[in-house]
Amino acid sequence: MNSPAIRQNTESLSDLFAPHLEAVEKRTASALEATGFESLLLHAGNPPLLFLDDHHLPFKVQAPFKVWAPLSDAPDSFVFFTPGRKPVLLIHQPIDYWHKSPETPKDYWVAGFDIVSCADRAAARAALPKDLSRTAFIGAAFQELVSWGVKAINPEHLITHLDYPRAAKTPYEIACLREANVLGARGHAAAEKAFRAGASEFEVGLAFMAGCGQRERELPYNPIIALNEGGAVLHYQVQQRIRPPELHSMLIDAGAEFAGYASDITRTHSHHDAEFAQLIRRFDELQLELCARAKAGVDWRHFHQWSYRAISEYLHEVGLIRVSADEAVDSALTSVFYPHGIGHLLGLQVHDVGGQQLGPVGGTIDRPYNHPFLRLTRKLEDGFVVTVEPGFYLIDQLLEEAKAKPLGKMIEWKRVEQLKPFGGIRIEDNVVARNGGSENLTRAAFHA
Ligand SMILES: [Mn+2]
Repeated sequence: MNSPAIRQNTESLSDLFAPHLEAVEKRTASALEATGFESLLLHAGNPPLLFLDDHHLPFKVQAPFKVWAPLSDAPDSFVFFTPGRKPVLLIHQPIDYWHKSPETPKDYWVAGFDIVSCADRAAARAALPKDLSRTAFIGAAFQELVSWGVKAINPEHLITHLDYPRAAKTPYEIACLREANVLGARGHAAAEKAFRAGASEFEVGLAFMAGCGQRERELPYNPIIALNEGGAVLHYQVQQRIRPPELHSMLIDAGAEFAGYASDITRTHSHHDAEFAQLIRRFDELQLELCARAKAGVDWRHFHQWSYRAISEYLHEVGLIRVSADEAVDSALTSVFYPHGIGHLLGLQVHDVGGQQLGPVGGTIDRPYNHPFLRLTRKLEDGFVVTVEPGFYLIDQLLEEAKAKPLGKMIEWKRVEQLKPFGGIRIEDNVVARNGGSENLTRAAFHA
C-alpha cells in the first residue's frame, strides 16, 4: 500500500486487521460450503492494452481480490483460500528492467497470509495445488485459465453469497473508511480554497489531488467538479481549463481512497452570493437531519421517501414550487428537481455490492414505484456504511419536459431562472449505521 498520510497508527490497524481477516475467512468458508466448492481463487486483474498499441490502461485492482488484501499495485496477483488453512497471496513480481516490480509488502496485514513471489503466471499456477477441480475462480478470466482445471469461473451463486455480507463493515473496514474520509476532507478543503481564489475546474481538480496526496488513478472515482450551471449535470465529467468570466457556485463530488476503501463526498459552495449561501446552509441542515436518521433497522426505501418529503418541503420553502410539499410528493413534481436516489452502500467499491439483494442466495428487493434510481433497498444493519446525498438541481432537460405537462403549472418559473446560474445543491456524507444511532465519518473528518 502506498498511502501518503496514515494517521491511524499501523499498530491499531494491525490489531483490527486480524479479526477482520478472520471474519472474511469465516463468511467465505460458509459461502463455499453452501455452494459446493472447497477452495477459492481470486485474481487481482490485469490492465488491458490500448487497442493496437503497446501501453496499458491504468490498473484498478478487482474488488473481490481487494476484500482480502489491500494490495493495489500488483496486477496479476492471486489470493488462494481453503477454509481451515492460511490464505496464500501469490504476488506477481515480474523480472522486468523496464518497470519497477511491486515490492514484497511489509504492511500491517501481511501476517495473515503465506506470501509467495511469482515471476509470471506459469509460476503462479505451479505454486497452486495441482488439482483445482473443486476450486471456484473469481476474476476477469484470462486465456490460460482454461487449462488450469478450475471447477467454475465466476459462479453466480457463490458471488451472491460473498456479496451479501459485504454490506456490514468490520471495525477494520470502518477505520479504513474513516481514513479515506480524512484524506477526502483534506482534498475538499484545498479545492474550496482554489475555488475562492478563482480557479478553473481543472485547477480545482489539481488542488483536490494535491490536498489528498493522490494522483487521479488512485482516486476511487473521477471527481465531479462543476462551476456555476455545470452543477445541474449530475455526473458532470468535464474539467474546463478556462476560468469562467463570472463565478457563482461550485458543486464538487470527490473522494479519496485508503487501503482500497473509498470516500464519496459532495459539497456545494457559493462564491459571493449571500442568498445562495443561505440556501446551502438550509440544505445542509436538511442533510444533517437525514444523516442522524440513518440508523440500524431503517428500511432504505423509507429513508429515500423521507428525503423526498424533506426536499419537497425545501422546494416549497425556497419558492421553486407553487404547491404544497404534499402535492409535490403526490404528483412526483419533486423528481423534476431531485431525480436520483438518496444514497448507496459504500466500501471497497464506491457503489458497493449487494444493495438490492434479498439474501445471501440472491433475489432482489424492488425499488419503490417512481424511484428507479435508488441503488439500495435493504434495511440498514449495524455497521452498514452508506452515503447520504440529497440534492436539487435546475436541469434544463427535466424542466423542459415538465413545462409541456400539467406539472409545469406547479413550478415557479421566475425562481427557476433566478437559480439556474448556480446549477444546484448536493451535500453528501458517509455515515455508519449503528444500533440506536449513526456515525457521520465525513463531518468528523472535516473537523479533524
Ligand atoms: Mn455517492
